[in-house]
Formats: sequence, C-alpha cells, structure tokens
Amino acid sequence: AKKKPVVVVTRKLPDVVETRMRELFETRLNESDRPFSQAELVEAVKTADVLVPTVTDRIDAAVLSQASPNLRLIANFGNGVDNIDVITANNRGINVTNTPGVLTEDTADMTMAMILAVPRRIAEGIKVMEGGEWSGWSPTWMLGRRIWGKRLGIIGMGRIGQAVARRAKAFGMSIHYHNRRRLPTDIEDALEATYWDSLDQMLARMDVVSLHCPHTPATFHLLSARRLKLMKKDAYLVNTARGEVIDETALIRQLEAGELAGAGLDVFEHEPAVNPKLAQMSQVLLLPHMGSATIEGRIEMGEKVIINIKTFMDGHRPPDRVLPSML
Ligand code: 8YV
Repeated sequence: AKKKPVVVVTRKLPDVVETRMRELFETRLNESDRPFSQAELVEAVKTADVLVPTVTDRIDAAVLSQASPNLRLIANFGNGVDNIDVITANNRGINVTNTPGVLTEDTADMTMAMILAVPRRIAEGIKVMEGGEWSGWSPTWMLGRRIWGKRLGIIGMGRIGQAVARRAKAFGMSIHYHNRRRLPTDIEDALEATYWDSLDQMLARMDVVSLHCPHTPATFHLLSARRLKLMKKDAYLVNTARGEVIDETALIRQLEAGELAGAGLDVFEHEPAVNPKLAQMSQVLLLPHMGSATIEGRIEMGEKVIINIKTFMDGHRPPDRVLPSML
C-alpha cells in the first residue's frame, strides 16, 4: 500500500472532518483550542507532507524557509490566503489551495445582516433591552436610516460580492460595484448592477459600502484616509472581507468626527486585537470574524480541504489551486 501523507492540521476542526482525515491520511491534529505557536508552526513545516493552516497562522517566508522538501502542499482551511506567502511557497515548489464557494452564501448572509443591522441600529436596541432601560415608545427615538431605495457600493464583485448583490437587490437597494474587471453583461443585467471604473467616484455616491475583495498588496488600505473622506457623511461601511483593506485608524477618526454614519465590522486590521475606541461607538457594530461561521460551512470547508489533498496526492492538479496571478 502507498504510504499515507503526513497531514498536519494547525487548528481543531469539526469532528466529522477530523475523522475523515484520520481515515485517509496520517494526521497530526491540534487537540487544543489554541493556535499553533510560531515554534509549532516551524515544527509542522519541517515534518509535514501537507500543511492545513487557517487564517490565524502566518505562513511567511521565514516559516517557509524552514520547510522540509517533503512539504508539497499547503491546503488552507479558508478562502483568503493572505496568511500565506503564496509566491515564496510556489518558488519552493509548494502548492497552495483554498476553499472557495462553500462559504459564499454564509458570508453574504452575515454581510446582509450587518447592512440591515447597522443603519437600523439593531445592536443599540438590543443593548437598551438587555440593560432594562426602555422607558417606552417614542415617535422620534431610536430612528435609523432605511436601506430600501438606497445605493449599495460593492468593492470586489467575486462570488461573495455577487451573493451580497442578489440579497441587497431583493431588499430594494440599487447595486453598484467596483472590481478589477467588469462583469459579463448577462451577470450585470441580472443583478441590475452599475459598474464604476473609478472607486473614488463610486465611494462619493454610495449610501452603504461593503467590502468583498481579498487582502493583497494592491488592496492594503484600499480605503485610505483620503478615500474614506470621499464617502458621504450619512453613509455606512461594512467589512466582512479583511481588516487590512481599511485604514482602521483613519476610519475611527472619521467615525469619531461624525463624518461617517456608522460601520459594521467583522474583521480587523490587527486581529484578534480590536481598537477599544471601536467598541465604545454606538454607531459601530462589531463581530468577531464570524462571516463564514456556520456548522455546515465549516464541514464543507473541511471537505474541500480533503478533496484538494486527495486529488493532489493522487497526482492530479488540486481543484482549488491558488495561483499568484489570482492574487
Ligand atoms: C475563516 C475566512 O474564518 O475563508 C476566509 O477567508 O476569513 C473565514 O472563512 C478563516 O479564514 C478560516 O481560516
């Protein structure tokens, strides 16, 4: 029988995923609930044929420089691969795969939840009720802004961006987007989406802006202080993509100055650290990176990882190979 590949998994995964992995591979699983330390990560790349990291593992050039020649595949448990130095990995002959598709709808749901919750002040309402502070209905109290009839600007119109567009359209919003490439006309027509070649011009006209691009060198601080200032004073910003895409310090300044109406943030520039100023602002809704956090999604992510490993080990091209040209 063929020798089973040594698969090192950095985080505890759903039981069904771990069980299946144990059947197929020689697995080294992380039994604890905490991430690997840097030393454990280095140990992992020295001993694994396949490494399965997550968003909380930084697989940078320094870690990769310690990898044994046996390490041939990094099968990321997650869609975003900004935690991995893909170019250095590829240069060392290490393939990288991710888990696209299975978390699209869940992330779009969470985004839509925030697009609704922030302008309608749901978190503030919950706080009032939990604090037992409700003194009764008033016609002018706790008024939010309607999203119906408003303009949603989507930055990054890939799978998730389009799934958000479908939802927002059903809620009566008009759909606008900025993307590296314009979408084919049939997709644009189905979403009744307006393409903006200029991000700056789009930002100036949107009521809600939602981020769905990857974090790459090209998108780091894409929403810079300058660009954030282009947004309307009564606009809202939602981020379920990556914290690094927004200059978080500039965003905080902007919110504090009342130059932006509010924000819904599921991701942060220095996770898991969250600037305490954000938590103090009532117009800001914070979630702890829960965009794709469903039981079903996590199991399907695990299944994708397994398929990528199996296909690769069988000598074929893994279905979700990430190429530097995609970044
Ligand atoms: C996960 C994500 O929370 O896939 C992504 O890019 O951000 C989320 O699905 C995480 O990345 C899993 O590694």
